[in-house]
Amino acid sequence: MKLRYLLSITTLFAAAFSAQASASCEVTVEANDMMKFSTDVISVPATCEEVSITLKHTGKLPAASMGHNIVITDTANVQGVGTDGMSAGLDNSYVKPGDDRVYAFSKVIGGGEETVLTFDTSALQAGGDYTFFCSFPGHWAIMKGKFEFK
Ligand SMILES: [Cu+2]
Repeated sequence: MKLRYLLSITTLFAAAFSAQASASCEVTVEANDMMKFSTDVISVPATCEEVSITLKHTGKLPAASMGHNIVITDTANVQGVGTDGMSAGLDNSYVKPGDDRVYAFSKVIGGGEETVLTFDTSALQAGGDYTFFCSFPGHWAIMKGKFEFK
């Protein structure tokens, strides 16, 4: 009788633990009217098959003048993807259509809005050198940080 009770408690703890483990594949990042992200590093375990990044724009300015998004590329490709993205326009989230240097990107949002970027991590390598940045024209030089997958 007592043993059965103990077993069910253990099962309960195991379930709670695995729920917590999957929660770490979900991250929230804020961006504001000052062209800043709330963090310099987004870190998710390499065990995540899927990652969800919620981007919240806490400012007031519209997407046309202070839009933000999240784009993930190899660190070496930030400048190239950012430069090509400028001419792609807001309708394409300032990402060149079909750009295969881009692992994932969200739409561009304005103040008071939020968006969720969910993507499959199968193209990423554990420990790879990745960067997340905002591809809105002129923002990518400042609005960027390390995307850790390890
Ligand atoms: Cu931005």
